[in-house]
Order: sequence, then structure tokens, then C-alpha cells
Amino acid sequence: FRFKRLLLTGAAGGLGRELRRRLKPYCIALRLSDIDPLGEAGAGEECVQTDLADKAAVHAMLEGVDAVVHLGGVSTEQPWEPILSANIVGAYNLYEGARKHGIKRVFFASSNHVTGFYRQDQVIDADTPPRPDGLYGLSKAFGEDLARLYFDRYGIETVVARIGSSFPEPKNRRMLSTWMSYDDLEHLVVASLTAPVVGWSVVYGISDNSSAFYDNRKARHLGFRPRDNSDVYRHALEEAEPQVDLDDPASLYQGGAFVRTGPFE
Ligand code: NAI
Ligand code: 15L
Repeated sequence: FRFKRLLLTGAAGGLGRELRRRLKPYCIALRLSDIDPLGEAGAGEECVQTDLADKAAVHAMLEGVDAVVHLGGVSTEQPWEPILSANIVGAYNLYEGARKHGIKRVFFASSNHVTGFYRQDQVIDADTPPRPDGLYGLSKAFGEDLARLYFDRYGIETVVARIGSSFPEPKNRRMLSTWMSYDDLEHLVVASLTAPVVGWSVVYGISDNSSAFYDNRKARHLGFRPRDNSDVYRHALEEAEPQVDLDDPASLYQGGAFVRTGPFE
């Protein structure tokens, strides 16, 4: 399966740098975009430094693109202004540009923080109502609804991936539940871009973790089969953190420390 041209936004970020390398075999041209510098374009790469809040630049960057992997934006809890600009105005510019250029499929990097205020003793799924744990989670909930509107009105398909914690390894006990390996991230993105029919689908981006907070059965049609499992790290993380303090909201809620980050003024 090879796309003529794939667009990867947020390409200078942690996940973007991984996917830059991993998505190349799936397309002839990989267009890379970020507000930060992207380095030299390699063979088959096109680099476009763009602020997602710049409507004209975003529309121009979507020209000639078959499908989008949208990772760009603020990725942590921050003051309102940067979130508004990158995640809300930015997502709107991206979908409007996609509509104008007839783009048919988007992978939208949403976040577990859309539902971060569910407790860690609950298992939730794609139909559980949003319960954002901060402005960041709220902005991702906006992106998800925007994607749904653009599917219902214009037929642009989106896989909304509520990514858990995608890092080389889980860093704490919470991440035993939320971790997704980079290999599984790649499988999820490729499954999302190539499944024949996705409409507007929600999937939690996690590996096959024994203590997952999320049930992905409603996303089986994507054919995403995570192959890694955080249990490999369980013993070491439990030894390092034998007790959790249940008076700390970060230990009680799925969103972890995000539930008590901010306000900033
Ligand atoms: P990151 O912060 O390393 O990368 C995000 C990239 O977006 C950065 O390179 C940044 O320069 C760029 N960006 C920020 N504002 C921008 C703007 N106005 N215009 C253009 N580019 C802008 O984050 P990471 O970890 O790579 O995450 C990628 C995506 O996945 C983000 O959307 C994040 O919210 C989402 N995600 C990541 C998770 C993880 O565990 N890594 C978990 C849940 C969601
Ligand atoms: C996210 O949404 C963040 O982008 C990422 O940096 C992690 O903090 C992750 O969630 C998490 O919840 O562990």
C-alpha cells in the first residue's frame, strides 16, 4: 500500500521524529510540517515549516496530499492562548484545508486526556462520554468533534486515536496501563490509514497492556493488533513505586498528573 503523498504534521516532535522514519515505506512523498525546524529533507521528503494557526500556509501545505497524519499542536497542559492557537484554530485550519483539497482520510492524534477524569478503577471505551482533565484535553475533544462534523458533512474520514503514553518505555505505574510502544504506534497509524472503511472511529492508542484502562473492542474493524505489553516493565516499576498515594488525584484518575496541572495565572 503506497500513498502518493502523505502529510505528517508535528514532524519535529517526539512521535513525529519516529514516524518520519517509519512512514517512508508507505508513500512516495512524505511531506513533513512543524512550527519548529525539520532539518534537511531526505530522499522522498518535503519539509514545510508552518504554524498551524496560519490559515493560508496550512491550506497551501495540504495541496496534493492524499492523507494526513495530524500530530502537530500543543501536547501538554498549557495556558489557554497556545492551546487555542495550535489545537483549536490549528485543527480547524487543517480540516478546512482538507475539505478544500478533497483529502479523504485523517489520522488525528487525540489523547487519553479527553477522558482523563475517569477513575483508574474504571474501564472505558469509545462510547464513553468525554471527561477532559484540563484545557489540553478539552482542545482535543474539540478536534474530535470537528473531525466528526467534517465526516458527517463532507465525508472526510478520521480515525481519532486517543493516545495513552507513547514513549520508548513506560515511566511510572500509571503508564503500565496507558503505554503504547513506538512499534504499536506505527501499526496503529498504518491500520488507520489503510482500513477500507473507518468513517469517524475512536480508538485508544495503547499496547496490549494487562492493566489497560481502555477497551478497544469497538475499534476492531481497524485491524489494529498491538503486539507489545507493558508487563515487561511491571516488576521494575512496581519496585520503584511500591505505594500509590490515593489522596493525590494524580494517582486516582486516569489522566494522572494532568488532572492537577494549572491553572497558570
Ligand atoms: P510533541 O510536543 O513532542 O510534538 C508536537 C509537535 O507539534 C512539536 O514538534 C511542536 O513544535 C508542534 N507544534 C506545536 N504547536 C504548533 C503550531 N502552532 N504549529 C505547528 N506545529 C506546532 O508531542 P508528541 O509526544 O510527539 O505528540 C504528538 C501528538 O500526539 C500531539 O498532538 C499530542 O497531543 C498527541 N499525543 C501524544 C502522546 C504521547 O504519549 N506522546 C499521548 C497523547 C497524545
Ligand atoms: C499526552 O497527551 C501527552 O501528549 C504526553 O506527553 C503524555 O503526557 C501522555 O498524554 C500521558 O498521559 O502520559
